[in-house]
Amino acid sequence: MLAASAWLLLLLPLLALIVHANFPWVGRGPLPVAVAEAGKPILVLSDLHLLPSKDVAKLWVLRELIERFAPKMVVVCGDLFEFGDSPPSLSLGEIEELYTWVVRELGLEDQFFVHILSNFSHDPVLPRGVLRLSLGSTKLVALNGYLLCVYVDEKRFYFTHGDFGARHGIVAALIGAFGRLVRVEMLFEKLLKKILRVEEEDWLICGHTHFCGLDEKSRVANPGGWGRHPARRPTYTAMLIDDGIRMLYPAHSLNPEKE
Ligand SMILES: [Mn+2]
Repeated sequence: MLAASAWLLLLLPLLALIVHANFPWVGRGPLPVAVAEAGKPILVLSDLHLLPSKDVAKLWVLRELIERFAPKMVVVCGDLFEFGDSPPSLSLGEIEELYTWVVRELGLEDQFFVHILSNFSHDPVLPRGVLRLSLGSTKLVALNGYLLCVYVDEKRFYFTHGDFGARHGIVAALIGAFGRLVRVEMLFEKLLKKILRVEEEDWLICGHTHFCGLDEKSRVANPGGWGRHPARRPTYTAMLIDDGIRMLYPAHSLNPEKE
């Protein structure tokens, strides 16, 4: 029989492995930061899970939203595309073709469009770093492995997908659900803010859970999700950063149960 301490010694590495596999950034400190500036308003979206050649209704609502608020900058906090659990590595030509489709379908003009890539599923695999494209009058940046930092009226807003906190969206969503059960709103976002060592007075905005929410006190927010998932309904929500920060509900007619 192994003594209890021996069992503990055996279990600890296993536990560390599980934690590392599911929570890849725990204990690793801040991510590298990419700073962008484009003025306001900023439209924030996440988890659109778009499939080229499908999703006509979603694209119609998104196009209307962009037309109505005429944002200077559009940030998508990951899972812009739906390439499943083993997304492909794309050539530069294929990447350009894909983003040209995005620009056309969303009716982007003169906007600065930032796509924060999710790292483990859904978004295509792009080279690590910052990819810049000019597509017509739209400037586009795909960020891989960076926190996006944007200054608005001397406030700092950080954007990320959320998968550095918990690799799988469903785990992130379960952490959020557990939080609500014990009456802590936006638990996943609050934990992520700590994991990524974002200062208290700065904002952290992420997606990944597909739940939407905004906490002015803790300065965390999640624009919600537009993808269909067996365990999570789309919220069809967005967020606008202008003189303040607020949720937008552009598509409640697509999701009447949420009214
Ligand atoms: Mn997602």
